[in-house]
Amino acid sequence: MELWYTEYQTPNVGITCKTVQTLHTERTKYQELALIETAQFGKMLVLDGTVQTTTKDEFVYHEMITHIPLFTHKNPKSVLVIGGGDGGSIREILKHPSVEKAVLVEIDEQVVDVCKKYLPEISCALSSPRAQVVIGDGIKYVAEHKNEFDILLVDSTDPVGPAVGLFQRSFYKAVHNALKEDGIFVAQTESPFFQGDLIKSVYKDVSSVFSIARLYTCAIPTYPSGFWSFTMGSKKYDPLKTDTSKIPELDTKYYSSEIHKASFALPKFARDLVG
Ligand code: AG3
Repeated sequence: MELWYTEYQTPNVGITCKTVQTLHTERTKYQELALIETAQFGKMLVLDGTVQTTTKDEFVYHEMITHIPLFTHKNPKSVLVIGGGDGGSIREILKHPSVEKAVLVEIDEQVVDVCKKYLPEISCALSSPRAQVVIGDGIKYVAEHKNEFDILLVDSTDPVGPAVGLFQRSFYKAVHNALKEDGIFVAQTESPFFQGDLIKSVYKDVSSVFSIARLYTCAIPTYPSGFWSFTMGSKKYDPLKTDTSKIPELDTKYYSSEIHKASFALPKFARDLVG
């Protein structure tokens, strides 16, 4: 018997994967959590029916949400990640020797525990002495910290349920306050094909709070439309002005010094979203 898993990415489109086995399912305090093994993409973390990460393509998302801002900043020492309980962003952040402390604030403790158990290749860095895992509400945590972080990343689920507040202007103002005077913020902001209105409104709000706002993209096969966006708000550094000749060779599979700039070159329909 064959078992297939489908995420309905829109009411009219789905991605369907043949499954090898179901490793774990549970209803947590916050969401439906599943860990399945797929034939094509390896192990897959699913929250409320939506694909969060897979062992075959996670490198794209985790490298792009981290290395673009960390190499745009001259000397990142303290980094805060909201969400991202799988630990993939922390693993990439800790590839930067300048980073002294990377704090992860995840609302759902079960996500961290299940990823530690079933996805060690992604969660491995969570036990590093430079990493600190806080189980709690990211919005509250950001509001309680001022002028403390060089980089702040929002590694969230889609803007529904517990993540809604992470896509609001009031939150971006709190993020601005939590960052140091040359701090950089990046949030995952969904598919330019399917979520144009969201990208438009996030970009407008981020531009109103930060002096520099930028949109960049990458290709992620298991996410809706396969084409994904990130929105950056920066107080001082412009990623387009990064001296890429100074970027050291890192152990990455997607990010490179060429990609650092090329990912900001937008197809015209996406460029139109951000004016
Ligand atoms: N967070 C972004 C996942 C969004 C995918 N959306 C969907 N499948 N409908 C990824 C978390 C990885 N650390």
